[in-house]
Amino acid sequence: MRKCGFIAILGAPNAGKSTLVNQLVGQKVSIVSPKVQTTRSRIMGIAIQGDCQLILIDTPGIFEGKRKLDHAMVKEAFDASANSDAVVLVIDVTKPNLELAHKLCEQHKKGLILCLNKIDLIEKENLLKLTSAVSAFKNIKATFMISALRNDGVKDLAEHLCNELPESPWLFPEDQITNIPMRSWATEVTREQIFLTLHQEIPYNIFVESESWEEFENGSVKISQAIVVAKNNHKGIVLGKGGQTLKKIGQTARHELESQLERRVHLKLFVKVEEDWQEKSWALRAFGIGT
Ligand SMILES: Nc1nc2c(ncn2[C@@H]2O[C@H](COP(=O)(O)OP(=O)(O)OP(=O)(O)O)[C@@H](O)[C@H]2O)c(=O)[nH]1
Ligand SMILES: [Mg+2]
Repeated sequence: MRKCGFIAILGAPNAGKSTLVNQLVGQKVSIVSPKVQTTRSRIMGIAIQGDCQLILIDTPGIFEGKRKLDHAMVKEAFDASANSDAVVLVIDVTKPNLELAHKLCEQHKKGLILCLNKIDLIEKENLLKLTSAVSAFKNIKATFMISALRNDGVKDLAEHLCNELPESPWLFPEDQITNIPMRSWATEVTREQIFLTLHQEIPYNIFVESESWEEFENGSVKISQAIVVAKNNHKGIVLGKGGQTLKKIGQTARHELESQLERRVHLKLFVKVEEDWQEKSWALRAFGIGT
């Protein structure tokens, strides 16, 4: 009999949740960056492990923010855990947020699976100390020590997760790896490049909107996207001197789109100002978070 179910991946910002989901799926479905708050909405990564289809829900990191956007992001994470068959809590061993971990363990009475991540960056002795600190937490069903980046320990985790899921037909076709539509995925690719290229407050205050997607007979595709900034003076920073920054973002995003889509891509990016969109419900709805 086949098994299938939903697994929410929770944790503090930057813990490595999206890296873990991508490793479990075996392909990149969720964007990753060294900055916190990269993931903004729930993104499903669908993995197959033997007879089992694991529907992994990558979530935004849990943090205390002030903006409407911040609240909507954190709500995404809690909604995912409320509606799932299993919950994985990812902890960055180099910056463990034990207060948050403790709180989440208390809240999840049905139990959760702990993943101590980034073990490639820590001395064994310190890891043991951390393990003993978290072993006192309630409701932990199992603990794994992994390096999501190096794919170390991830297979054991996948096998364990199958035990947590109910018998059920698979909910998605075998070759489907995510639930997000192609156009939204393409805007995420651009957003990832913005996270990797721009600094300070800029990446946290932009969103990327799909404007059009045109397919041509020769197999190529023309994708047009708007980079929406929240302040007029952010526009110049995104453009850079003589438009160089935007050009660089566009080039790298195009390469990534071409390699994933396996076709020629024309990517047209432009910058639009939408004052304080982070506080506007319509904007949050536009990228699928908040109601
Ligand atoms: N050395 C090391 N780095 C890792 C590991 N896992 C993730 N990272 C890095 O940690 C950073 C954050 O990874 P993400 O996967 O974006 O983290 P996240 O938890 O999804 O972050 P948010 O979406 O912002 O909440 C990236 O630079 C990753 O390459 C790991 O096992 N070892
Ligand atoms: Mg993420």
